Amino acid sequence: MTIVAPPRAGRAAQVVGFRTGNEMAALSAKQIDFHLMGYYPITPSTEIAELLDEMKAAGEHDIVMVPADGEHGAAGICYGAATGGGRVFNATSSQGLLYSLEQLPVQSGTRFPMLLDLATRAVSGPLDIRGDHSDVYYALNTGWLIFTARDPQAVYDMNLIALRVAERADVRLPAIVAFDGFFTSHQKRRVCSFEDDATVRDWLGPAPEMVTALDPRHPVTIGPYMNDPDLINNKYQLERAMDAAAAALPGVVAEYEALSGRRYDPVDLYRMDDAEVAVFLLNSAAETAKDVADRLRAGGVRAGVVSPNVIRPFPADAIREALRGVRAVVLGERSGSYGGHGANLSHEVKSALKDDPDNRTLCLSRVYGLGGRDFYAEDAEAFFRLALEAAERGVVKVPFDYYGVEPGDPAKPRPRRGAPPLTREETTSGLLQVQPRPDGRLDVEAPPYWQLAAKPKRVLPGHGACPGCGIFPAIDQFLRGIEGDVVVLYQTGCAMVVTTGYPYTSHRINYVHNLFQNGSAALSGLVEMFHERVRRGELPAGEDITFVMVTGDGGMDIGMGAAIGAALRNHGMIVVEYDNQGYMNTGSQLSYSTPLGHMTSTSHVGPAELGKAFHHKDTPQIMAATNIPYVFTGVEGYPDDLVPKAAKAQWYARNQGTAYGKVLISCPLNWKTEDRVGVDIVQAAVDSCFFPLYEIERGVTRITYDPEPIGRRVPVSDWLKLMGKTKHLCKPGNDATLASIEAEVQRRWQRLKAKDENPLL
Ligand SMILES: Cc1ncc(C[n+]2csc(CCOP(=O)(O)OP(=O)(O)O)c2C)c(N)n1
Ligand code: SF4
Ligand SMILES: [Mg+2]
Repeated sequence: MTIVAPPRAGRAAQVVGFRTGNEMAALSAKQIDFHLMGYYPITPSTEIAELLDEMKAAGEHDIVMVPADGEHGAAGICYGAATGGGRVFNATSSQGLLYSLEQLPVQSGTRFPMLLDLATRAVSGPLDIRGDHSDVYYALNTGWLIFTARDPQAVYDMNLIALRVAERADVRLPAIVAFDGFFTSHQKRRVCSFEDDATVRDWLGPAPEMVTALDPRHPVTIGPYMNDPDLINNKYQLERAMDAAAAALPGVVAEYEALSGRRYDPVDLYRMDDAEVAVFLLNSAAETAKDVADRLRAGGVRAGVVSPNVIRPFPADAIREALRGVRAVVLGERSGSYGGHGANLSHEVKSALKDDPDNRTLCLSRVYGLGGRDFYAEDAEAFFRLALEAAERGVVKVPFDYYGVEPGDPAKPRPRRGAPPLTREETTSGLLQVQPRPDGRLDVEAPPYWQLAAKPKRVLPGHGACPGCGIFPAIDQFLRGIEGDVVVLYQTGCAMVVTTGYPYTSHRINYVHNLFQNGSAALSGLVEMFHERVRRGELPAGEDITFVMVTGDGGMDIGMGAAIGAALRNHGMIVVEYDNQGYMNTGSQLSYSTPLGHMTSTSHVGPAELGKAFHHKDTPQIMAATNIPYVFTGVEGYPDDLVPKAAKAQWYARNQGTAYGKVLISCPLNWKTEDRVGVDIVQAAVDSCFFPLYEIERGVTRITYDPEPIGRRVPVSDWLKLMGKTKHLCKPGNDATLASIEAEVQRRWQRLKAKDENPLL
């Protein structure tokens, strides 16, 4: 429930609510009324786009929401949109920021403002989805303004302040607002927001008039090739823009205080007036330290907390001033700068102090809380005690260290293997025979599936997939069609996350994880290393390994470039995509394989939106266009079709190059279905010809299951009515979308049949 807070003199009316940082980010974006948001889902910032999409479906705003193919794409979409002159928004975290990193200096270097909300999170690897500041540290040198937000209220306020500063004529820089992943992005707090969206829009004014690529009467060249001596001047001007932002900030903050009653000085100082010891912390941890400072003061210790609200431009003057009389400060940072004897902001604080010849503050730099490790009051107290000890001794014993690490005990026995390694004999049934035919294609002799049941599983039970999940039945069936030793590489997704929580693994064979978008590249490197080491005699000559990459459908969006690259190079490996029609691991956002009209958390159904707005990607046809020797489709629940395809894929990977397959599997959680009906739904997808079963062997297409001659073809609606995420499509009023899905399914099916009939197609 929200209540309206009575406005005080000069202040705008506000409503009080109870919201998370992500909710406040979405609310501020809606009130700002950005022209466009380019985005790509990643935990914990995903919710921002989800909430905005939900609001859009409800008709609450008109922001153009563009789901990108990855964060590099999202940042590119945003940059391009910004050169068009409107207001632009993006939200990301962690790998997402790193994947877009290259685009960020392009935007600051050409001086197009926009806003990027960053729900901070640890950077891989190993993968950790919880909050630290290691992502935002990578942005320190991008030329973007970087504001910080310690709680959900600050997320809202800083979005408005940051944009106002960013758009000033003397600044014109893009801005990041960084708040703590989960601690702030997901925890609800009491918050105020302006009652009327117009308050926000009036305060910001219209988007500034800038150079635009959309005025043909005034043509401009944006981003020319710029060499010595001009580039250094470009960067010098950027530096001056940072100075202008620093100079403007107090005025903007004062205006915002007059409007809202909330004040954000460049540095948030807590009980620093007479402090003799202090801690320097970013964002939510500083709030914990404030309570501890109060407690210590009650015991006679003059403790205070320094926490910047902006780190680019770095508020060196204010920090120098704040620490002038402080005897010792602990500089706590939720990021490392490995080998740097302290993370970046420690060095910036030290350098700010060095510029004051009279400053005698002792500095201790401590890295803490990586990977979302909590920072409790005891930890803040430990920091104050470190500062006190240094102040008393007058010397810093350990200038830089990690805080809260456990050294481990080398004497402790290694964890036992849950299952012994597989022998080659165990994994070679001898029941699968593959023979090349004179036309170059393959004949496979495969036993009925039950005869392969004796072959041991390569993924062991005990993983954490949801009940009814189709991933592992499908992977297990597929791997049973492969004889001998297998090395797997998984891209990030459900299959990876639920099988490998350190220190456990469900994989009984060699397993490598690589980034969500780069598995194909990594596996092609491993394949080549294998062959080279065999050639050099470093591995036994008879060694024969089949290399399999496992990816979700989302991984084939963001990783499409890497997959096409591997296919064009034609490395001897198999890429298996399990298609559950969405980014399920991150909470069911749309992927490009999500069909038209399907409801996901970024394609809502409401008065102004009817699920996903464009048709599903035909990934097998895209991969076939790379001319790799073998492409196939398959489904969970039809092993007698899938196993021979696996055997063929293995033969091609061993002998001719890349094989790719897309396997439809059920996801009861996000398809909103009962656990037990997955196979029926997948069967309906096949029988409606939405997901035809076929293979393309050396360029020749063959349909491996045709429902028509056996009288099993069903309308697409028979499939759609089975899932909670698609039921709306079968309701009256949505006929046009249903007709469009049917027409597209039929068009693709007819083309496939034509290809099946003509080997030249
Ligand atoms: C560069 C980057 N962007 C985003 C993410 C977040 N992310 C991890 S897995 C995932 C979705 C995976 O979807 P899919 O490949 O279809 O596998 P599923 O979860 O459906 O099994 C996303 C968006 C990431 N890890 N790295
Ligand atoms: S969310 Fe879906 S794909 Fe992921 S483990 Fe659960 S059922 Fe499987
Ligand atoms: Mg998926």
